[in-house]
Amino acid sequence: MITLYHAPQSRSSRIIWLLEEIGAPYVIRPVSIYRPMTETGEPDADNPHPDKRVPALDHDGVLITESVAIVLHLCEAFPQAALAPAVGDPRRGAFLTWIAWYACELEPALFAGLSGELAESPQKRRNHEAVMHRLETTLTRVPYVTGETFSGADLLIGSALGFARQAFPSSNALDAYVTRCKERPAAVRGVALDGASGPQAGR
Ligand SMILES: N[C@@H](CCC(=O)N[C@@H](CS)C(=O)NCC(=O)O)C(=O)O
Repeated sequence: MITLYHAPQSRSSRIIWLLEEIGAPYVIRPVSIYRPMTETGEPDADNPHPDKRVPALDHDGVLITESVAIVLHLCEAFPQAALAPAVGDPRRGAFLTWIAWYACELEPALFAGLSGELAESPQKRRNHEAVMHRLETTLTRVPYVTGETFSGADLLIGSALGFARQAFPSSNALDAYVTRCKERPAAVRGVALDGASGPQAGR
């Protein structure tokens, strides 16, 4: 049994997309969260996340938090979805690299790009440029970050860029990538389920 603790238009939205890619049964359990940008919302006492954030996932009684951990767990628990190369597959190195790069490089660069911090920090500007360079050089060659096929790494990177494309300079390659990710049927279904309001949501 899979239960996703979810708040609409948040980092848990992409986990709905991932669950739709996988096609396993799941339920969405809506929870409220504090939204610092608008200073609205309250932490939900029923949210099992230790910081009352989303996403949180319960899989057969095991709690997993952090988007990266949830993505790795689900991709590996459902290998038939072919969203992560298995241990021993030579493509796994690139896959793991992109997953870690998303958390350690892309997310900080994205928020630095949104906040206007780049003008004041040469180091952040350098990191931001490196992120943009890596995306641009990769996505002008191949449709997805690890090559020809969509993976869990694209789910993280594509959703982050879909949320904050304006954090990076204009680029046809990035725009096409974001569109390619958003147009996946599972992503479209995910958007439709994002505002789901009851425990019956999902498959
Ligand atoms: N690194 C975490 C970040 C989770 C996170 O910050 N989620 C936001 C929603 S996008 C949240 O729940 N905020 C509520 C709060 O900060 O109290 C992850 O990717 O899972």
